[in-house]
Amino acid sequence: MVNFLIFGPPGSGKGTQSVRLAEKFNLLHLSTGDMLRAEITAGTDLGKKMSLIMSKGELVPDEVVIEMIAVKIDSTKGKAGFLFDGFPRTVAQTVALEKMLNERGMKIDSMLVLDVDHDELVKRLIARAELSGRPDDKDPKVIENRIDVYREKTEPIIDYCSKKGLYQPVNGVGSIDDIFVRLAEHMSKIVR
Ligand code: B4P
Repeated sequence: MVNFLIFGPPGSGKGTQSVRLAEKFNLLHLSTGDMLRAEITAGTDLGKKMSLIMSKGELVPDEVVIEMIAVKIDSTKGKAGFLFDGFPRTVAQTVALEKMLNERGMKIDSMLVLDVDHDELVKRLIARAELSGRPDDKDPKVIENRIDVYREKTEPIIDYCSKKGLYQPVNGVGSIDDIFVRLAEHMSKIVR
């Protein structure tokens, strides 16, 4: 099994690239953002509770996403491993993920970090708001808050993973196809 984190600020292209990379490398794509939005769409109690937090651009509590991943972690049957998208988002989530993987004889093999400048992130998210209707994409103040939350709570994971030799920066500006090629090149060195 081989397990990747795809990492970067909101709008950096994690979700966009993950779908294609998961297909190419036969990985199970797990997006906590998609899972949370599915709860909201289904109108579950959890979705109702998380919807306000997400619409403000804040992170949902660690225990909620850790539990969501915990129920999926034994479902890699027929797959080469996991591609974690938008998870972990705090150091506490990272430690929980490592524990879950270690208990199953697995580990995080690489962390691919998409590097995109601030103005490009804002431009992409505003453009997506037109199509997605996502409340967290519509309001420029919420977009800025999401970027701030990333810098404060999520970015420290880079330092944590760098010390373990897992950090792999990737230029996230350019065409979707070009960025896919860059990411796939790094992943090919690990998936054999
Ligand atoms: P996510 O669903 O992870 O949303 P995101 O950060 O906006 O990234 P996403 O993957 O959707 O967008 P992408 O960069 O691909 O999280 C949403 C919310 O859920 C969080 O704010 C939080 O509240 C909650 N949440 C999720 N996981 C959590 C966790 N683990 N802990 C706590 N809370 C959690 O793409 C953005 C846009 O850019 C798209 O329109 C795309 O088409 C475009 N784009 C991509 N690549 C491009 C390129 N190369 N050029 C031009 N446009 C491009």
